[in-house]
Amino acid sequence: NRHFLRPGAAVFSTYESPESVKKWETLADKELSRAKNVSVDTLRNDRITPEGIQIQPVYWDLNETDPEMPGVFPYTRGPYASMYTHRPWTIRQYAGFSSAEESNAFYRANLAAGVQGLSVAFDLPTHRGYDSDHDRVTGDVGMAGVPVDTLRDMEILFDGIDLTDVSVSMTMNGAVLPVMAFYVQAALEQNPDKDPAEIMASLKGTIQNDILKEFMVRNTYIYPPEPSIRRIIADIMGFTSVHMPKFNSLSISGYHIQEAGADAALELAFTIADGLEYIRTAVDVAGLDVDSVAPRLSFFWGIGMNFYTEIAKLRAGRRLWATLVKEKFQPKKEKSLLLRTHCQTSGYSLTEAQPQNNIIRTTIEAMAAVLGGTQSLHTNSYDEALALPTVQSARVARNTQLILQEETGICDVADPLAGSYFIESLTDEIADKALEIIQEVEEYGGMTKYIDSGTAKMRVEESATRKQGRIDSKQETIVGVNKYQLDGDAAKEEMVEVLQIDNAKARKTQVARMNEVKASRDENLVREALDKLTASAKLTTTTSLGDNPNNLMKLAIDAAAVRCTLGEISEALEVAWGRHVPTSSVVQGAYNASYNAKGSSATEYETVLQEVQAFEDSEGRRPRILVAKIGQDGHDRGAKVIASGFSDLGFDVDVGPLFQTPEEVAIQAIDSDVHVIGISSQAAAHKTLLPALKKELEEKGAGSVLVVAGGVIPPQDYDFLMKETQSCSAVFGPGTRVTDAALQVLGLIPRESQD
Ligand code: SCD
Repeated sequence: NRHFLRPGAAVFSTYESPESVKKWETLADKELSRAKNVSVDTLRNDRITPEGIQIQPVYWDLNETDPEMPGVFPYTRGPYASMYTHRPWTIRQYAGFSSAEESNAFYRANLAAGVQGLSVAFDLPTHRGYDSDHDRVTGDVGMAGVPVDTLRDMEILFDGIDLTDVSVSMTMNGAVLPVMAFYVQAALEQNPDKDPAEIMASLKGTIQNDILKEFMVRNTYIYPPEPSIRRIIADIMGFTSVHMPKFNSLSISGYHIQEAGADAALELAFTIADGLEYIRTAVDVAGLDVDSVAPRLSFFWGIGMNFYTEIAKLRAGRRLWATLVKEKFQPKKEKSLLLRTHCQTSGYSLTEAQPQNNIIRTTIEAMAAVLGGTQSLHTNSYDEALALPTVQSARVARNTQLILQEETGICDVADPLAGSYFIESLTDEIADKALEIIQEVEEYGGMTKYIDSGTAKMRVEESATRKQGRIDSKQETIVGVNKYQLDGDAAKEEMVEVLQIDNAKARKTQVARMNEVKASRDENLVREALDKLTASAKLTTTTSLGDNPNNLMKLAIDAAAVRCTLGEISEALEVAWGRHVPTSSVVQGAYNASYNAKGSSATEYETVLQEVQAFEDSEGRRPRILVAKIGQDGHDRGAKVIASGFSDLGFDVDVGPLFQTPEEVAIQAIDSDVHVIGISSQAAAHKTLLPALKKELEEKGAGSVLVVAGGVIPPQDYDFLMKETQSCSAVFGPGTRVTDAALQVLGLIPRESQD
């Protein structure tokens, strides 16, 4: 007994639109006329399929007295009334290559090929506030994104791209002040004859600036939480709300929480709780008005392979945000309630085995993002479990979105899955589960305190370890990894071309350019600008209001203008605040608990336990492993899962601190007398840092310590690491089962009892 809006159907002629439908129609007409000078009626009448069926811009149940509509509170069905019917989501491919020139060429080619917004990936030294010549970053310059040391790099990055026209997203959290400052100053210098205030007001884009999730999962912070949130984020929100009203001051990110292993409810809950914390910071700490800040908060979700759940998550997220912001902050502007989001298909779901399968995974995930109503989308390249994307794989990724937008009709209807019994029920249930967690966090005193207690990180790590247990015991299928694997020649055929980066060359070029900039600047002006930053950082009063002369964003722009480097600006603040030192922990029992396998998999688990026991019996102690990360790569899910899994399998596990130099890792390994060092590398620095580690071990007389590596390491590099440089004895690619890795490592450890 359900009726849907069908023009011409008998019921439609007598139908009186309820309030929410009328509101939708007014809103949709406004959006349509603003954008394309069309109306809802045009959409209703003009879109007819080859079968002669008229496609409506939105559908609802005619029996309902107050049906939920897109663009209408609580926005479950979308932040905009017309959604993609006349303006599809923004295709925004996240990318950054080893130089500003190469990245610029990629952006320009993409814009020419139909991409609508840019998204900059910076390299890890830039993220962590180090100039390219710093001795802690030798292996990282230009490896996982573009290095930016000075304003000059930013100018080259956007050469020929009008910053007042193209919307630019920058994924930057730690070194957010210098990067924003370079961006703003580059825009001003692109337009020397125009009014600077007007230029700034025209800038549109997004800065990630979400430091809470960095402390929880992503680890590219610089300073401790307190100044990072109460000074940097507050000052950026204050500055942009006055001077850059079209710029999104935060991209509150669940993506990295999901990538770190969280399930959808946990990702949703922690992200919304982070958002509430940011509004509280703006209102309570910085003295800003909720309506000056909330409309420019944006979100960012990860989209994995649980198709229905991801759609429901996006819908639930919008409803939760609107309801909670309304209840807690009582904004006056409707726009303060809108959850607008970017999505990225899951990097975690990509496999090294049979990489072309990843095209299919990415397409399915992209469809979930779109059916969930995302505003902007990045689709991953199929080779990303192996290396950074090539030009060809990046093209396939981009075309995935163009095909969805232009070949499928997916854009024709707003929130097409609404009214599905299952999707609506799942939306409610995900919202309920997330709300329970949000309430727990709020009762604890908000996300800063909750993260500080270590509980947030622990919950994500537990969820990650459980997932690994389910995969290793084949309760979750991954085609080509734990089922339907290829072997022999077929497996060899799968080798794909990957992008290789010459790290030493990238670093040399960067340092030379930075030195040129330094040689041509006025050192007195540089000193003065840096001193002002340090002085402001030491203030205990708020400087957030947009026109405060001590606002950190303003002072950073002044520093960029006189050619201070990113490292210098970061250092000027570090003098006042220090650098954040993270602590490490290992989740215990979760791998074991989820392994829960039957048949052959259970036997394998038992076999590892027995082998470990045999090792202990013969060697007099358990096998001991140092799980370590070297360089500025803070992606530690893999390392944490290995640490937890190995620990449950009977190993003694030491977890090294993040961001170590090869020498520091060697010293810790020797001090702890480990049998094995397991290096987890996700950011492509392995070809520089693993040989450097081996050299350090040998120089310190510890050449017999076994080194194994895992993470994103292309098969093309295995020989270089294992044979040419003999810097490690085994490489475990993504998808390796923890039990298999443990057995192999045990077999490789030299036994003292056999000497
Ligand atoms: C949109 N508009 C409409 C409309 N749809 N108007 C009328 N009718 C419709 N149907 C208008 C909007 O109001 C807006 O104008 C303008 O069009 C642009 O739309 P938008 O929805 O704001 O879209 P966009 O500009 O693309 O912004 C999307 C977000 C933004 C709000 C989500 O924050 C964003 O682009 N985020 C991207 C973040 C990102 O790329 N992150 C990469 C992270 P007005 O503005 O005038 O209202 C990568 C990462 O971290 C990787 C992992 C790692 O490194 O660890």
